[in-house]
Amino acid sequence: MRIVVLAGGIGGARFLRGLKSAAPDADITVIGNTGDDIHLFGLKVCPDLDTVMYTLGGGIDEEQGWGRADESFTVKEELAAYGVGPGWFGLGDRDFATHIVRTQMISAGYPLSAVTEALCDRWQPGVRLLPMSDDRVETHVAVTLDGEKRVIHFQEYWVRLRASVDAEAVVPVGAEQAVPAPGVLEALAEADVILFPPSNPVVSVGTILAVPGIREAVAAAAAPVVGLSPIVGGAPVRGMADKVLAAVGVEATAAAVARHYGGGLLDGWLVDTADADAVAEVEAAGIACRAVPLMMTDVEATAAMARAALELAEAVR
Ligand code: GDP
Ligand code: FO1
Ligand code: CA
Repeated sequence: MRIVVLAGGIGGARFLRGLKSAAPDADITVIGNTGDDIHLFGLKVCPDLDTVMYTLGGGIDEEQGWGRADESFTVKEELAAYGVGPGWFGLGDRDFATHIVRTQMISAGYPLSAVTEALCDRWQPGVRLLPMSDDRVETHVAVTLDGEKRVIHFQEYWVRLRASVDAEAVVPVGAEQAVPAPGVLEALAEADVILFPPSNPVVSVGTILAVPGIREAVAAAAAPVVGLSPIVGGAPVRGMADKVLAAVGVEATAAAVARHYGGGLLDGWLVDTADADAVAEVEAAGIACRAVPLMMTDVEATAAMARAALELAEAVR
């Protein structure tokens, strides 16, 4: 079975670990978000691609959900000693190697998709990891700081500010000019199932859908499209999804997110048992809906979620 997953970082990666366990024989293609990418110290950092690659490849710092296990920060300390910032983004020594290899290959003329394939040769994630585009897209957030209107990089909003101020707008800079990476549209057209994991609906799945052609390809796909809510009990399970949902005028509820994606895109939607009262509202939007446990507490719980999603896909096919 060919499964295509539109994934961000931590939520998407943890879901994929469960999906691999639930469907060990499936051929899984991941379309990864690159809107979180940031250029630091002359290097191109791809947080969501790396989180998927490290998580599925066994190199992730499990407790953090990002960055490498057994990490050290000597290079970061030396950069700080030179007064070279920013100091708020925690790049570890092992992680630096990934960004050096990536930046070196891009400078040599390789597209991001080829670079990602090369990095995955080492990590063997057990899925095909495609960036949403080989073109540069970077999410920026409009905020008001000390009474002054500013537009800052998503990573500064999330990591330095901890999303402590309202996001007034979220802009995937460059998305309009971006082209889907090689293989993305074909994977969507040939998929037997398309899944929206419990990733951030705005800055992860939303950014992928903002690349011209991808939303249309998902909507036109023969495959059923099933999503899992990242919002449980009226709040994100972790992170700042509520802040960026507010920026696009969407309530932080499981039903509102389903309606945000819309019936033109989603055929099915899983909500947590805590949100069973949302099922009727989602079904009224023309989206089949079931309430199942949606907390990714371990691989087995996540595999059960993945099985529920695949079952719903068959029910709506
Ligand atoms: P990021 O790029 O690292 O922020 O990761 P994603 O965008 O892929 O996923 C972030 C989303 O995952 C957040 O909005 C969380 O609410 C959601 N999330 C994290 N853990 C869980 C979980 O156990 N269950 C569900 N349903 N959502 C989760
Ligand atoms: N997230 C943090 O909260 N603090 C960090 O210092 C941090 C560093 C970092 C370095 C490399 C990388 O690939 C990811 C990193 N992240 C960090 C996570 C990053 O902000 C992700 O983009 C978030 O998970 C949201 O997508
Ligand atoms: Ca992300």
